[in-house]
Amino acid sequence: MKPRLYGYWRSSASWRVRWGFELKQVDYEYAPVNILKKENRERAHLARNPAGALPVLEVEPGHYLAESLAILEWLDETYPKQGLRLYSGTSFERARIRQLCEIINSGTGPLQTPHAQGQHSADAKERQKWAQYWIERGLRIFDQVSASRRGLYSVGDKPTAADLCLIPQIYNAKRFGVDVQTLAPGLAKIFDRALATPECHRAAPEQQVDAVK
Ligand SMILES: N[C@@H](CCC(=O)N[C@@H](CS)C(=O)NCC(=O)O)C(=O)O
Repeated sequence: MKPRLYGYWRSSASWRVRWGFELKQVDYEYAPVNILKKENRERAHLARNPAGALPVLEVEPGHYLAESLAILEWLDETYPKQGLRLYSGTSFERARIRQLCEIINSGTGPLQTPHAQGQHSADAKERQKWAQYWIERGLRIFDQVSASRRGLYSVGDKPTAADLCLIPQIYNAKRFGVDVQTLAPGLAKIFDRALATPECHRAAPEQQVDAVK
């Protein structure tokens, strides 16, 4: 079977993996799970991932892998000669890519989720301020850390896993009203450059079959 990706159009972690499949030129089947309808909390999905989160990859029938970065590493290691290397360069550069991924995946993403916002406050304005604070902080750190090895993309001149984390996070930042252009113009440029490529565009939320327009 083709790998089956359970995802949601607006899930930034799902976008990372969709773009990863595009860059690796690996065919996959997309199986939408509706977060708004809480389908990710239903028994069928909890059996795939007890955390109830998306994305989840069904690698083989009944064999599930969650956590987008684990999935990306699986993809890159399973198809080392196909498409683009998602973790490329010297061992230092590969470690730098992982560092940048974590700045988004563990240092930013979890703090701006509806869950974290809800724990912080019941007031919509307060929740927005909270999300903006963590997103701005994360992007500022990403900007500073990536500055020394940045080329056309975050590390060098080709997209890597670091960009797979960055671009969906910037998309989220814009939804939360963060002025990324002023905050980190270098990252805003990478965002525009990436979205102009067919691979990133095909993986983007609005292009998915489950997108609500
Ligand atoms: N670190 C995880 C994050 C997964 C995650 O938080 N996914 C969100 C969508 S981007 C989700 O499923 N949220 C719904 C929920 O947790 O109820 C990954 O990289 O896969």
